[in-house]
Amino acid sequence: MANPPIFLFLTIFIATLLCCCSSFEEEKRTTFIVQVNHNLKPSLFPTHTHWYQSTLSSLLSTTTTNGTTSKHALNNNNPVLHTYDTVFHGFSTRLSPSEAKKLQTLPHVTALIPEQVRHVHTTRSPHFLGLQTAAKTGLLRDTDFGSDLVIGVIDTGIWPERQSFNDRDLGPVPAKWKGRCVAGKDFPATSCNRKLIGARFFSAGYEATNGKMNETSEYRSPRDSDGHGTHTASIAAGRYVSPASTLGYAAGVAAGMAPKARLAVYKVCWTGGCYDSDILAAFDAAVSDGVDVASLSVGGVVVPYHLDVIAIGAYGAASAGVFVSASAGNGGPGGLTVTNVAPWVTTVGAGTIDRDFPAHVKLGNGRVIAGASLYGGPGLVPGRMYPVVYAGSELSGGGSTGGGDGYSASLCLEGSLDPKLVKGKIVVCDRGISSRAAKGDVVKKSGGIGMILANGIFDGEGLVADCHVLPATAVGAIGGDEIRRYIATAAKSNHTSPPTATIMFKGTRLGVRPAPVVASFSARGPNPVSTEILKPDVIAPGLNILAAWPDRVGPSGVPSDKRKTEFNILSGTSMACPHVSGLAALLKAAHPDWSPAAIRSALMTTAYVVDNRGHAMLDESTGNVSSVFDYGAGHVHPEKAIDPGLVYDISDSDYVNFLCNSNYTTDTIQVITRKKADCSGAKKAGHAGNLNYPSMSAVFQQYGKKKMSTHFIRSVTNVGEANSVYKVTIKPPVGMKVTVEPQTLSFRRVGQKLNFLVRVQARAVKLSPGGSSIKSGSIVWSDGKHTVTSPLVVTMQQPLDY
Ligand SMILES: *[C@@H]1O[C@H](CO)[C@@H](O)[C@H](O)[C@H]1NC(C)=O
Ligand SMILES: *[C@@H]1O[C@H](CO)[C@@H](O)[C@H](O)[C@H]1NC(C)=O
Ligand SMILES: *[C@@H]1O[C@H](CO)[C@@H](O)[C@H](O)[C@H]1NC(C)=O
Ligand SMILES: *[C@@H]1O[C@H](CO)[C@@H](O)[C@H](O)[C@H]1NC(C)=O
Ligand SMILES: CC(=O)N[C@H]1CO[C@H](CO)[C@@H](O)[C@@H]1O
Repeated sequence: MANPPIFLFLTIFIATLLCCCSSFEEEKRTTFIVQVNHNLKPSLFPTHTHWYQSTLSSLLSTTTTNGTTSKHALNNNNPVLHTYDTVFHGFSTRLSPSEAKKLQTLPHVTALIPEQVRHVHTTRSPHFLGLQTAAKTGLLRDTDFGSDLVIGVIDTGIWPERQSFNDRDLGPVPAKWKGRCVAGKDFPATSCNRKLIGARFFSAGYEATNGKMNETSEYRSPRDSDGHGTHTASIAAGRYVSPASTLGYAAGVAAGMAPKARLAVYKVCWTGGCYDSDILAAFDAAVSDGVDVASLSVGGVVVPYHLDVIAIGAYGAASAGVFVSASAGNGGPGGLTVTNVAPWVTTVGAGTIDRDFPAHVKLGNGRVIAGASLYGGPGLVPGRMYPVVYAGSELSGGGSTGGGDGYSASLCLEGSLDPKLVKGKIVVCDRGISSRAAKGDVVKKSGGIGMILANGIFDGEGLVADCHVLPATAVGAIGGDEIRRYIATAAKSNHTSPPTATIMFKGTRLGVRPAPVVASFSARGPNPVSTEILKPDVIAPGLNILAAWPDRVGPSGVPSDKRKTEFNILSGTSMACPHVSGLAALLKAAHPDWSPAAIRSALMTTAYVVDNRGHAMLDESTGNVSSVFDYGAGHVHPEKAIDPGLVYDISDSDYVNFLCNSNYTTDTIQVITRKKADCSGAKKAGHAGNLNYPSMSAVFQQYGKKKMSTHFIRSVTNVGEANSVYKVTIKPPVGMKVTVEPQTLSFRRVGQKLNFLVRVQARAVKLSPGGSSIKSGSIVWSDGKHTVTSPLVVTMQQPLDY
């Protein structure tokens, strides 16, 4: 069937015969990543790129029957954006739906993946992320650990002049390194050194969708015009810098997790986001350049693995021995929000550290409400109370520059506040999802003297401290309600004593208890793609993290903010992920023979789930005890991860069996693994839960059954000492029976593998249709010296239709 709109477009195009691209055509085409059986390349093409371009040209001539002009048009408009040949075989290009259909019928084309746009995982505004000082781990001491390891950071680029990236006392670039320092706008090749050993940028996918980038507002080079990539790179591998602080906050020594590891940056995130075709090109380059670890603080919508370019790129990397850590996302505290969930990726959520930045609100009625802020300018006059107004009730509409509706006023969006009502006052704004620091900018421009950013019910009690441009602080939902109520009643009941408030900035507080606490925004399980795989895997510091920052961007991230800071404090799972990337580099330096799965296993089985009071770790959003769906195996514990005793290793064929047992077809598996899969053995081996993962997750559907049971087969490798005997301790989920066979594992030698079987039996529980009950426990192996802990989570579900 002909597709009328496309035909119409082609007609217009041919009629006008303009050489520049028609905007009609641009609207029709979207970017696809095309997988090709690269062995079928006819020898007459000198390179795969020639072959791919020719494939596209011939596609055009069969798509239209109307002459050479359209062929010309296609060559102009369907360029090959990127050619992939390391973690993936194929190319990316822009196609209309009918062109895509045509392309799919070609014998050498094995898959077409529609492009997704991703975004960085900071909790936006000022983006957050961080790096912390040496206190957290002895591994941070400037040993030679990590000095021959290369961490690839796929992000917004880098500001190479930062002290965090100096190469003092570093040895020569590792001999295995094959990467390059690609020069570009304000980024000469001399920007690289023995610390920053590689830098590339990928923008073809971004520009194919958005048109040519604005080179005034962003750099066509690896230089970072955003700050996020500079921040994440220095968290993973920043050098020791002292003194370091942001506007005087968090003063001390700044250092990344692996201060001597080398950095290679792959810039894929631009003003308009991070495009899949560019991300895959970055994975391709990073693996062929020779990185040891790939760090990706970026995510998008969760889709099956064969349609997920991050999952595909990460698989190619992992099977080449590259450890891939990715941020879990900031969609918390709701369930099913975790992203980057493929079992070959280490998925990292965010926790707090024992440092905060209190800035409390004092109300006219004497009440004090806890808040947090990184405001660094002149404060409010001590002891003085200021009039306070809530932006949501009285301030909308009206005024000269006002005219906003009540909703955008409550959020203090641009143009929504009436300066007449705001002038000289502290303004209470609802947090919402828009940039927090930008609200402060709006209040300031409207003449406000301060801001209280109040959480709503969806934000819970999680506080993020920001480098505001005026005296401002953030308060939780409960405190926020109290302030809004106080203003409403005081304003109504008594005109002679209007509502007043002030903000008391307390600087940096250390030794905060409890910590860690799961950050409110940290994305949570269960895993939306594979219920058998518990995600996130671990949490790491991700709230109010200090790390390097470009000169180009003020610490608030607001365009009008002209302050320059060597460091900035950001929050997000974006900041948690590079902590794990740096730790993985240290572990690989200590154990060069460990696979990515073994490194992850070491991080997971040694993670902890108690805070610095010795109590169960809490959830910042509720103040209640957190669960395995919030933190996975727990908070990383680097000192223990270096010597885990046992590891749960995973090979490529284990992943293939997992995909087979997850009902992926041999065709969809091939998109991920680039090989024909044989699923005949896998089906016999049982179910997807048998992937040799360091955590165990079972889901029981209660179709009227009284009792349900399942099992997990696991294999552990001895990486401790010869002749060690491990005994199991079972902590069954409440109300369930769990057995482990055998209960003792006796290893004679290092490297030896032994299997065990875990059986889980559960009784049906009372649930309403669609309801579920989640219980967790653990399986712990110990030889007296090492403790190897695996979380075990069981979900009972009452089907909707039962
Ligand atoms: C490019 O960016 C600059 C700085 O942000 C801006 O002033 C200018 O209008 C932009 N140009 C275009 C064509 O958008
Ligand atoms: C209003 O405030 C004045 C002074 O604080 C106080 O004397 C008076 O009782 C208040 N009136 C009401 C209705 O609260
Ligand atoms: C927190 O725990 C309390 C007490 O167990 C419970 O009543 C409340 O519902 C919990 N809050 C949330 C948001 O889960
Ligand atoms: C795969 O399909 C089988 C048969 O339909 C089903 O029993 C099983 O639960 C599926 N497994 C997964 C992981 O979806
Ligand atoms: C097959 C086809 O669509 N051919 C068209 C090419 O253009 C001429 C003139 O516009 C049409 O008459 C043909 O039908």
